[in-house]
Amino acid sequence: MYFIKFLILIGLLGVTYCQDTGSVYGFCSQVYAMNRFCMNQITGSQAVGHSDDVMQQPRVGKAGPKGERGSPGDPGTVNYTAIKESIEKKIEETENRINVKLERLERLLEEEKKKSEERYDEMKNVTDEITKEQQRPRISGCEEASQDYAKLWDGRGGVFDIYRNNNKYEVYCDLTTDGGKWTVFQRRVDGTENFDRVWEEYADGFGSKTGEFWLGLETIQQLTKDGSYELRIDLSDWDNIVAHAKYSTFKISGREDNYRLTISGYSGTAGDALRYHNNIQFSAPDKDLDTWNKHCAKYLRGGWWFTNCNYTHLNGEYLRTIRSTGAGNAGIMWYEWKSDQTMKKSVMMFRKI
Ligand SMILES: [Ca+2]
Repeated sequence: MYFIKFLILIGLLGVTYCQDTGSVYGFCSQVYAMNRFCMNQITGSQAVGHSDDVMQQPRVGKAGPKGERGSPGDPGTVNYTAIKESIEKKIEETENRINVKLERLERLLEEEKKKSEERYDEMKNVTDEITKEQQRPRISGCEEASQDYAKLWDGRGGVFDIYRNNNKYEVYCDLTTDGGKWTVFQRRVDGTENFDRVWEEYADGFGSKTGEFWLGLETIQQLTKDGSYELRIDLSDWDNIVAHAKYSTFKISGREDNYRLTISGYSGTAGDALRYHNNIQFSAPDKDLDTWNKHCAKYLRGGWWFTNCNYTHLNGEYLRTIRSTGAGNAGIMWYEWKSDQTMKKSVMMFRKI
């Protein structure tokens, strides 16, 4: 640095000389150049300082004072009508969307309400049925039945649950015919039920208690094995002429004896066709227990107490017409009353005596 100051002193003397002489060339140009060099060295050192660290870091000066606030601009022209229309349009679109969602929500609520009401009705029906079942007196047979106890009632009788030996049986009780109290175990009225069935189905029963049905040999046996029972058979031909047969004794044996029929004491208007089937086991299209050397039930399409083969067969095929028939022929027949016709209706029932 002292060297620089020395050069500056020399330079100043040179500059004084050159200014006095007015020369800028030659020696003076060298003096002026040396003088600029020395001034640059001095001003450069003062500007960047002496520390290498400081030289490597930018130095930020303090922010200057705030300027004066500018004057407000021109407010221009605002289209309030367009803004209003735009806002109203957005409100309308929003309302429409909300309305659509509300309508959908109302529909869902209505559907849920309907389902809830249906479920409530179903549960109430079940509850009512259970309550009625609990309140309904337990009866042991149709001789104790009355309309108040019926599960279903059709004006002449109805469907009842009866209880015997800790078992429940659903039966149809005829409470009108011949003093009532009858347990119906067979009904043919319109041919809707198929009676061409196997032996086990005749043992178990089939059909609807309010329509055509066969109660079942096992149930018949269970309900008649204790005490004395009578049998009544009602028939109707295709001119709606009716006839009946009654037997003062009716019983069937157990399964081990193939539900053998026992009847006696005929009375009535149809004739005693069933006497030919007394003391006979029950046959079906798949089980031949008849006295013929062939298979009656297979040919005559229904289960019955066949002998060789029959004078009556009330489980025969429903032919839907007056068709000539005869003993041993197909159809619902009672030879002692209509030897050449099938029946339109038949009902078989027993009653405790
Ligand atoms: Ca046979």
